[in-house]
Amino acid sequence: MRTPTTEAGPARGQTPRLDGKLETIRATLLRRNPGEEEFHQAVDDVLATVGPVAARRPEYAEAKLLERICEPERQIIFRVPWTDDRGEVHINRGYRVEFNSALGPYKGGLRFDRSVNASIMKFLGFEQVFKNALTGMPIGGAKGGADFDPKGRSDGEVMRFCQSFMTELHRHLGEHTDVPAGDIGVGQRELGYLFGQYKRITNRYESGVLTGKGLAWGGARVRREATGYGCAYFVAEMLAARGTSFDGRDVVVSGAGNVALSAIEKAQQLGGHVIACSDTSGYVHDPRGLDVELLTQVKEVERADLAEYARRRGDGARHVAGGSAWAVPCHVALPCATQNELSGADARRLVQGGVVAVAEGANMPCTPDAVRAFRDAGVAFGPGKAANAGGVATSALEMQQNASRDSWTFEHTERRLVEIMRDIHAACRDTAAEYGAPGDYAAGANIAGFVRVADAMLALGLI
Ligand code: NDP
Ligand code: 2IT
Repeated sequence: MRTPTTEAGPARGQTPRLDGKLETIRATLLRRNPGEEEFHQAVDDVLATVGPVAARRPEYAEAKLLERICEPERQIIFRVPWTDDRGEVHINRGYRVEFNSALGPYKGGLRFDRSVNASIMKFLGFEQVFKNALTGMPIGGAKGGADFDPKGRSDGEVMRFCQSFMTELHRHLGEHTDVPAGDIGVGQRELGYLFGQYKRITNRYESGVLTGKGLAWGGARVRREATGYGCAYFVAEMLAARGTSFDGRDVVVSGAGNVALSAIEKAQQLGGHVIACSDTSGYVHDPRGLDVELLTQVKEVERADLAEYARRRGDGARHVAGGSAWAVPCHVALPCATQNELSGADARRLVQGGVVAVAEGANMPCTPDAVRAFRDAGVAFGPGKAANAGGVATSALEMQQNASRDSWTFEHTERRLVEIMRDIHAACRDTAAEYGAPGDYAAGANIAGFVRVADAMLALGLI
């Protein structure tokens, strides 16, 4: 597959025309965070859209709210030593960026991937602040992880890594302080080892300290499916707003992990015809429609790659090694793999192929140039802060259940998720219209999220 790149161009879909004040904030941020391209990209996306708020709310500028929101409250970087099955010592770097706690305890996932660095942690933490605000739930924003790749590691190695990671991180966590969850490379296996070590060190069965837990040890129904389901529901809302639906539409999804698999399943349930997905080996094109059960077996249970899916599925399913799923024309595109995986060239090709809606299941998967291309073509574009917020929103529902020692049914929880996604869609749509950018969900998401956090920060004084 293609290695994601950062394209030139500061804001997603916006030209870099900032007024003097915003330009000063941006220049200072670039100077103080050198080389952190992903972080700059995420901040630029927000700065490019919040100008109209600054004009209406002068008290924000006086309290330097934008400057404060761009500076994490706390950044923790630590050594994670562990031994592999042969006894060889490895040293990784662990991170937790506690970005903002104005609305609630720090909340956000942990990513274990070779690419993890300070810039990626900060961009993800920054996005999380706005996303979590948009859910309307009492959660602040954070992100963490390590430059450790669980792929190809034995269960024992993954367990020793997780135990070493939590041995340091536990002192910074707590159900009222900081509540991690999963992300790339961190699924239920990793969360289990992390929770076990937290419980052992603290001598507390503190269920609310992590979300995405297994059902047998304090987890909540629907959390596993929530990000992908929520993304599909968000698309359904965008399509309905244009008087149409998933029905009979060709859908392409990138990735084949937690978010992608659930997005595929729900898009199919809503009437979509999902014909391709991808992983780090390339992509699979299956014109009959993807078989989610087989995909789940190959990717989640056997941890194999998509070539294995194509081999077993046979008849017409084709694996393209090293290729990008965006080569397959579709009406609905759901990037659910990683940041900057959908370029401007990909977007233009999708537009030519007739794409009508795009929703980011992943965090910032579309480059600025891609977002611009979708906007120019009038494609309905759901930014990650809104379209993938169903995951963290359902994490907040898991925290509610943990706090009340309750356990809700699948149906009840999914109904709550549907309501939340509907509310997020409406908030983005209405806020965009109110601030002079009708139809621009990205502007709506940034402004609605920013105003909620900014008002809470104002109320809490200069902290
Ligand atoms: P997983 O680790 O479960 O899955 C990631 C998938 O993406 C894997 O199939 C991986 O391939 C594939 N992948 C990674 N990089 C690329 C690439 N460049 N091109 C094609 N495929 C690629 O992670 P998640 O599904 O949890 O996360 C995916 C995205 O969704 C991330 O951006 C994450 O931040 C975001 N997200 C996750 C949430 C969650 O609740 N988990 C919530 C909100 C957003 P392979 O299988 O070969 O490794
Ligand atoms: O990016 C994300 O929103 C997540 N990885 C989920 C965070 C969470 O705390 O559920």
